[in-house]
Amino acid sequence: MTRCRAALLALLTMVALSPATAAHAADEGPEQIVNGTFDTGTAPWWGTSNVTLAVDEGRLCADIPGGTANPWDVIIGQNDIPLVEGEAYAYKFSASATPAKVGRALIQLPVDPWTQYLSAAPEMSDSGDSYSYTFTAPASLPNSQVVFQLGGSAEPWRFCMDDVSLKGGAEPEVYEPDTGPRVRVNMVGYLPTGPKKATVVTTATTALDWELKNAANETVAKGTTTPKGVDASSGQNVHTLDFSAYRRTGKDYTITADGETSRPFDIDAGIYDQLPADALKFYYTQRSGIEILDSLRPGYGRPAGHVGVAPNQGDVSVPCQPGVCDYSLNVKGGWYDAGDHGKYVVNGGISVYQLMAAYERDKAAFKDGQLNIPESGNGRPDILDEARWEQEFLLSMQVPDGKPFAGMAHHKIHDQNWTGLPLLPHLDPQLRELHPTSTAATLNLAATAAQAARLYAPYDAAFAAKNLQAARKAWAAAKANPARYADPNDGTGGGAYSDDNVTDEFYWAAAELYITTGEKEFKDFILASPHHTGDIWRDRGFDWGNTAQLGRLDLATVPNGLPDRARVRQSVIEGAEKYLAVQKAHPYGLPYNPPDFDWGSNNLVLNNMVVMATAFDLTGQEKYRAAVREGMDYILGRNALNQSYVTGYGEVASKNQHSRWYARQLDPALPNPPRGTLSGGPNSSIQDPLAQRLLQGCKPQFCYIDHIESWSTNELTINWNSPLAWVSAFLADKGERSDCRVRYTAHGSGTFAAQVVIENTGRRTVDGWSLRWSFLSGQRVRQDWGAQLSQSGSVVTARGESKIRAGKSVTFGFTGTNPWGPNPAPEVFHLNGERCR
Ligand code: 9MR
Repeated sequence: MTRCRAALLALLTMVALSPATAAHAADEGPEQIVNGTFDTGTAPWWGTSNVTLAVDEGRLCADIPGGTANPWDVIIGQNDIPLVEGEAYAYKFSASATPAKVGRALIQLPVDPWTQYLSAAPEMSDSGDSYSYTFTAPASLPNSQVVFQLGGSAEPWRFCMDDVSLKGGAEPEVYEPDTGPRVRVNMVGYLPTGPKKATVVTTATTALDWELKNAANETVAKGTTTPKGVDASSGQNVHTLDFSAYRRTGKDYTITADGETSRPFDIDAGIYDQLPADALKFYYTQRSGIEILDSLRPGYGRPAGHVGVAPNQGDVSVPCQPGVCDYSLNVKGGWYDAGDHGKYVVNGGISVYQLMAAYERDKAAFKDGQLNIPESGNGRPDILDEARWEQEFLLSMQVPDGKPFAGMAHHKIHDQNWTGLPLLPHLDPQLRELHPTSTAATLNLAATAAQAARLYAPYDAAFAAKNLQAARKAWAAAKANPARYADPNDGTGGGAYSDDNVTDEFYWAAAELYITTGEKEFKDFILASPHHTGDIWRDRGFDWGNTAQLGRLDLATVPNGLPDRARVRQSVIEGAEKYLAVQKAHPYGLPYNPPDFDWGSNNLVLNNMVVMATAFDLTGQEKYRAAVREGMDYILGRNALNQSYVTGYGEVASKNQHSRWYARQLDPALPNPPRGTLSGGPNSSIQDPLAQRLLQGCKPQFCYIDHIESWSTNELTINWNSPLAWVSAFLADKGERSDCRVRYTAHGSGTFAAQVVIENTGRRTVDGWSLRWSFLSGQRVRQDWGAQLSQSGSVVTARGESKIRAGKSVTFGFTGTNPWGPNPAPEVFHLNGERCR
C-alpha cells in the first residue's frame, strides 16, 4: 500500500492552466457525477451517520446537527469518481444554508492521506447560490470522492444542494465487455460421466455443425446444435449443443462451432477435488480478531484486525449506538462479512449454517488438516474449527442477562461511517458500534447455536452445551419479541440487512432446535408453521432473508422424529423439480431465471443447486446430480460473459472483487482475493456508481463487471462462498451408489443397544466389508459384537471379514451411550465407500 501511496503523492502537484481555458475545455467534457440532479432519489450519494439525506423539491437536503467540532464530522458525498491525470475539470453545484454557513467542497482521495485535488469554501446563504470551480487532475485514479464537509457548527442548520456536476476528463468508456469466443463452455472442465453441454452465441437460426477436438486438435466427436432463439437473460440469439456421450478424459479439449473455438477445458473425474478446500480456505483470510499468518497463506499475511489496537476502535469493548444500550460487549473475532469490515448476525448465520450443513451432509468427508488453518492438527475437522470462529462471535452478540432484551442478539456491529478502499482491517480508524437487537438476528443465533450443539458434541461437550443454552435463551427471547425488525435505513457504515418478515427465521430456528433436542415445543411449532407445508421454493432461491428452506432441507435430511417426515422429503423433491424445469428451459443451463437478476445472483444460482443436490441425496436419481453439474458450468464460464466467477478457476475468472484488503487493483502491494473466492455476479439493479456509468440498460447476465469499485455486482461475501463450499463438496463427492440396504434398530436412551443388518441387494458377493455411518451428535460406541467398530467424532466404521452373498445379509451390534438429546437411527450408510441406495 505504502508504495502506491508514495507514487501517488509524488504526482500530486497541481498543474496550472489558465482558468478560462481549463473551464472551457472541461465544460465540453463528459459528466462524471451520477445523479447530480436528484431525479432518481439520493443514491448513490451517502452521508455520515448523523445526517439523513432526503429529496426536497428536487434538491438533496439534510438537517445538519449542531455541536460538532470539525468540518469532517458531518459529510455528504459521492464515491468512485474517476479522474484522469492532466485533464481539466469544471465542478459546479448550487447550494443553500439556513442560516448562512461556510462549508467545504472537496474532491479528494477517499482514504488516508485524503489528498485534495480541489478544495473550496463556498459561502452559502438561505436564498441559495451557484458555485463553479476548475482544476486539473494531478493524478489518475478510478475512485476519487466528491464531498461536502458540513460539520463544525455549534447550532443545527439546514443544507440543500442541486445540479452537482463535474465535467471533464475522459469520455466515459462505452463499455464493451471482452467476451471472447462465442462458444461457451465450463472453462474448468466436465466430469467424464456428467452432462457436457455448451452454448453458442450466433446469428444463425438453423442448426450448426459442432466438433469436439482434443489437445492435438483431432476431432473426437461431432454433432449439430439446437437453435434456442433469443435468450431473455442475455438478449443473445443462442444454440445449445450436447457432447455428454463423449467420456474420455483428457486436457485442453475445445469445441468448434460457427467458425469459433471455445476456450480449452478438461474432461476429468478430479476437476472438483480441490474446490471444496479452496472455497473453505476463503474463511481464514476473512477472519477478524486474529493475525493471518503468511506461513499459512503466502501473500495474505496481515496483522489482526479489530483487537483494540489503535487506530482500530474495536472490537474488544464495543458500545451501542447512542441510546441503544448502556453496556459494551467484547465481540472480537468472527469473519468480516464481505469487502467491508462489518459483522452482521443475520448474514453470519446463514454462512455458518451452510458450512455446518456441508459437514453434516457427509461428516466423513471433512477431516482435520484439510484447510491449513491455525487449528489444523487439533484432532477436529478443520471445517468445524473454521465455523466455530464465527459461531463464537455470534454467541458474543447475545444481550447479557439482566439487561433489556436479554437473550436477543444485536443485529450487527460495524463502523460508524463507510470507509474508503483500500483499507486493511487493522488500519480501520472508525468508531465501531453495536446496533439494536432484532428478532431475525436472535433467531439466526438460535438456529446456528442449536445446530452447533449437536455437531460439536463429540468434540467439545462444554461448547455444545453452551450453544444449546444460548439457543434456548435466544428462542425464548425471540418469542417474547417476535417483531423487532432492523431499520432498513440503518445503512451508514455497514449494510442494513433488514427483513420485516421473520416467520421463516422462526421456522428455521424451530427446525434446528427440534432436530437437536427432539422436544415437543419445537415440533408443535414446526407443524403449525405455514412454512412447513407451503411452497417455499421461490424462483429466486433462498438467502440470508429467506431461511425457511434451511429448516425444510435439514428436516428432510437430518434424522428426526417428525410425523410427516416423508412429506417433508417429498417437498424437497418438488422444489428440485421446479429448478430442474427452469434449468431445462434455459439455454445456458441456469437453474435461476427471474426477469431481473438479484444482488449476489450467483449465490442464488448455487442455492437452487443445493435443493437439486439434496433431491439427489434423497432419491439417488441421476437427473438431480446431473442438474447440479450442469448448473456449475454457468458459474465456471458457460455464460453470456464467458467468464468464471470463481477466482483462480478457468482461464478468465473474477479477480477484482470489491474488498478493502484484497485491493490489488487499487494498490499493487496488496493481493487479489484468494483462489476459490466467488463473486456475487450479475445484479440488474447496478446500485454502484461504476456499474451505473458503464452498464446502463444491461440485460441480466451483462449486469456485471470485474472491477473493485463495482460493489453491487462484484463483491465477495461469507454467505456467497458458503453455497460454493456446499455445492463443490457435493460435486467432489463421487457419490457412487451401492446395492445394499441397512436396517438399524436401537433400544434404550442414555445407554442403548443397537443391531445393524446389512443386506446385499445386488448380484455380486461382497467379500469383506466396512460400513460407515454418522451419529446425530455425541453418541459413543462402547462394546461391539459381530464386527469391529471404530469411531472418530460422530463417524462410526464397522468392519467385518465375512462374505455377504447376493441376496444375503449379515448382522452385528453394539452398545452405546447417548449423553443427551434424541438418538435417531442413522439414515445414510456407506458400504465399502459407496452409499447404500
Ligand atoms: O447481499 C446483500 C443483498 O442481498 C442486499 O440486497 C444488499 C443491500 O442491503 O446488501 C447485500 O449485502 C451487503 C451488506 O449490506 C454489506 N456487506 C456487503 C454485502 C454484499 O454486498
